[in-house]
Amino acid sequence: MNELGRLDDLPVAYREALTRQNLVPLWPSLRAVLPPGKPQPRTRATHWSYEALRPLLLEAGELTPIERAERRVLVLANPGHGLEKMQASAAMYLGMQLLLPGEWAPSHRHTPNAVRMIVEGSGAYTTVDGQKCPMSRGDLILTPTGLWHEHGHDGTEPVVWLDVLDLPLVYYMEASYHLDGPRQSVKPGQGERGYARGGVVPTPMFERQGSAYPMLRYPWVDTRAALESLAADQPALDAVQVTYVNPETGGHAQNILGLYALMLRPGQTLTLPARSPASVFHLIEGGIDVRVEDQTFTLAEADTCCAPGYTAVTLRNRAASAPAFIFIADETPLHRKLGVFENRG
Ligand code: 1HN
Repeated sequence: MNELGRLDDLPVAYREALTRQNLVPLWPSLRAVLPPGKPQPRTRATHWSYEALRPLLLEAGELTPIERAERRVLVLANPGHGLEKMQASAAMYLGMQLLLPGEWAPSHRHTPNAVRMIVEGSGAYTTVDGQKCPMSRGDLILTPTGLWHEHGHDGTEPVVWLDVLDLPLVYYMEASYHLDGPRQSVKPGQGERGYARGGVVPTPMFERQGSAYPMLRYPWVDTRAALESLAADQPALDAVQVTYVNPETGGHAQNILGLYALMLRPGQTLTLPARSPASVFHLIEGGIDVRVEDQTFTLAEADTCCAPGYTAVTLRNRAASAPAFIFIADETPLHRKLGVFENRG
């Protein structure tokens, strides 16, 4: 491969003439935008300990009233991107949000898609598109693009959840904005009741008038039971994993990010192949090690980590007698839609 010419090989007067015309030579930057063989991700494998961040999040509850925050969130920022960019990866944003008893986070809607993975506490709820979704540990609640959503809390303990958004992507596209709205009235119907069992879905009489997002809340009791049942049914299966899907289409639950729950059997080690999308791991239950290239993170319950794309990730259940349960988000639907998805094994 030829050594390409550098910017400072060029006469200053020539460079200035280019700049005046809003012109840039490609060749000094060509290798940076098209590196050989594989991308050079900014995304760094990073671990956020829940035990370490929790006191700071609770302190935010004392320092900043909800009215002055709208959403009281500490962003899990990847240092590889620069903390101010508020990115976990190229397309993913992560934040830990705190809602205290009696607090109210008013209704709004926006272009980025969000999901919430409930981390701790009970008594809070989010109303999405008129559907009131109670929050408890491990539940996954969708807030797809354009749907009104607001959060309330009738309980007595702080409630914390992990927000996962495709905000960095939508912001990069210059398509990110929000609208404020009035408090929603709650409509009858709950997707997780109507779509309670995989394999059978409601028959429409006589045409589907349903929404693009028929199921908004995926209760952890159901997801956990599905994993245990899959593990029992297929004792030789390595990747005991389920995908959160739209029950009408069977496709991914949202357009940009893939959402999954994985069970590691007692003592199991599982290597996920090197694929192009970056991924995020949040430990719902158990204790695991996550190895990404030459780094190993030890995750305790409620810890979160991320890994860049094009790298294999090895997950190890540290417990010999209990399963571990992991929530995973990745950029697979986005990569597939763009035609850049790769599995390098
Ligand atoms: C948002 O709307 C929420 O509604 C949380 O809870 C985090 C981060 C960036 C942009 C919008 C929420 C967000 C957000």
